[in-house]
Order: sequence, then structure tokens, then C-alpha cells
Amino acid sequence: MHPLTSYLRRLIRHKRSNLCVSADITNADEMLALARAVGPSIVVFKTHADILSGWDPDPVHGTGAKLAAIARKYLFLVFEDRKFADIGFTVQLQYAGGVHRIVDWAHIVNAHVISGPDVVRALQEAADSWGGEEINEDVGDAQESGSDTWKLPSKRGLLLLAQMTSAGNFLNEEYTSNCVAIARQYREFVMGFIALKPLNSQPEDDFIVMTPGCSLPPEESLDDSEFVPGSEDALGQQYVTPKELILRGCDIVIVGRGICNATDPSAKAEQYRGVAWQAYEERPKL
Ligand code: S5P
Repeated sequence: MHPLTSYLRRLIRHKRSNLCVSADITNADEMLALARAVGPSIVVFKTHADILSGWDPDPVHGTGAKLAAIARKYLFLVFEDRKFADIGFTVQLQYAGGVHRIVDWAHIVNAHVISGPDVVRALQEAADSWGGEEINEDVGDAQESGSDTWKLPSKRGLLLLAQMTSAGNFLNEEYTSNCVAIARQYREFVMGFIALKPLNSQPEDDFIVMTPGCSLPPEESLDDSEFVPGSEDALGQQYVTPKELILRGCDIVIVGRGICNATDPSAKAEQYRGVAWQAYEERPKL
């Protein structure tokens, strides 16, 4: 199993959380404030670094380093939703270079395999040659983790976009099964998928599935920032309830605007955590 997968599964049980908050906001300091606010309720914090104004590129005191420190304090993993999709040579530069130097601070990234399997090999090479400032550092503070010592694995992980939530997308069944075949080829780097359901079908498969397009039903939501499950936003995003996604077997639900746009994001994240965790406990164990 990928070391970050076993770490994440342990975090899920420890924090009683299957929640990833997606920071779909456009200012770097507000993104960091959101990470602190929802930190206790989540196991993964998803970013879109390229939508942020005010990104500070300083490798030690900048935005990425601050986010990594918040992640260590509250015990969650950082997932940069970069959706790499280019040729291998280019994705290596996008992953390790530029303003964001994603590999320095994001434990997890994702990629489309539309350009073929070498995109995965290229990202893996870049991850393997990363210096790894966080290598085996003790993480988590005493009050969060009790007597446990949380060793953050030094490896980086990748999720493949095997299915998408947007109406009319072209990721058909054949494409999805090709993603699974590529993931099996690169098990030491690929942790799992962005998909609408679990995709494990061989005994040795232990891929994580993270699923967006998640919204509380109106009777459970007091906030009008949310979209009604079964409906779409104005641009084709399709929603399902967290309960349904977890009962389907998804490991982690990803929530963006439902939490970011709430009047109290921290309380809202806690509400999503509770609903998803309850469904997880109800789900028959394998
Ligand atoms: O198929 C997908 C894959 C992703 S990563 N559909 C998605 O919506 N996402 C991302 O999840 C999307 O980029 C956004 O950041 C988040 C969903 O946000 P929400 O506001 O609709 O919850």
C-alpha cells in the first residue's frame, strides 16, 4: 500500500472524518485562514494554487510552507488539485517549478491521463527527486494526537481523474478502466482516484477514492450557499449527498462552495464531517 494511503486511513479513524474541504477561494491569506478554521474537521485540504492572489513563493516562510505547517498542526494532508494533463517533460516543470513549486508543500496532486501513462512516470520522477523537507518529521501537536507519534511519510502521492462530476464529460467506462490499469502499473506512486465510486476490483487493489459534487439535502442545511443534491450549478456541476457517496463506498467526500461560502465554514465543515462519518459507520465493513 502507498505509505500516504495507510497514513490517510489512520487519520480517517483518528479524526473520525472522511472530509476534504476544497478551498475554492481566491486569496492566499483567506485560504490559510480557512485551513485553520476547518483543520480539526478534515483529513484532506484541497487547493487550487493558481486561483489565489497574494501567493508568497518564499520556500521557508511563504504560503506553501505556512499551509504545510497548518497541516502538521491539525493533522491533515494537502492536495493540490492541479489536474496535470500535459506531456511528461512539461508536467515535471509544472510540478516542481514555477511560482508555486507544488511538490514542496502538496502531499497529493492529481492528473488526467489523456496524454498517456508517461504523465504518471514523469510526475513520479519529479516526486522522487524532491528534496523532502518534511522527511520523517514528527507531526501533530500533543492535544490532537495524544501519545501517538504521527510520522508523515516522506513520499508524495498521485490521484488519477478516472471519472468526473461535470455534466457531459468524456470520461467513459473504457477511459476509467484504462486509468485503473495505469494506477496498477504505478502502485508505489498512485494512491487512488477522483471518481464517483470505488474502483478496486482485484484483491491487491487498495486505491482511495475521493469524490466531489457533494451537497447536504435542504432539510439538513440551514445555509443557502449550497446546491440541492440531484441538481446542477449554473455550469454543469452535479451534486449528490455525502451520505450517498459514503454508502456507495467512496473514502472521502470533497466539499467546496458548500463550506467555503457558508456563514460559518468551521461549523459547516463539522456538520459535513458528522454526516459523512455517520454514514461511514453505518456502511457494512468489508
Ligand atoms: O470531477 C471533478 C473533479 C474535481 S477535482 N469535479 C470537481 O468538482 N472537482 C473539484 O472539486 C472542483 O475543481 C472544485 O474545486 C471542487 C468542487 O467544488 P464544489 O464547490 O462544487 O463543491
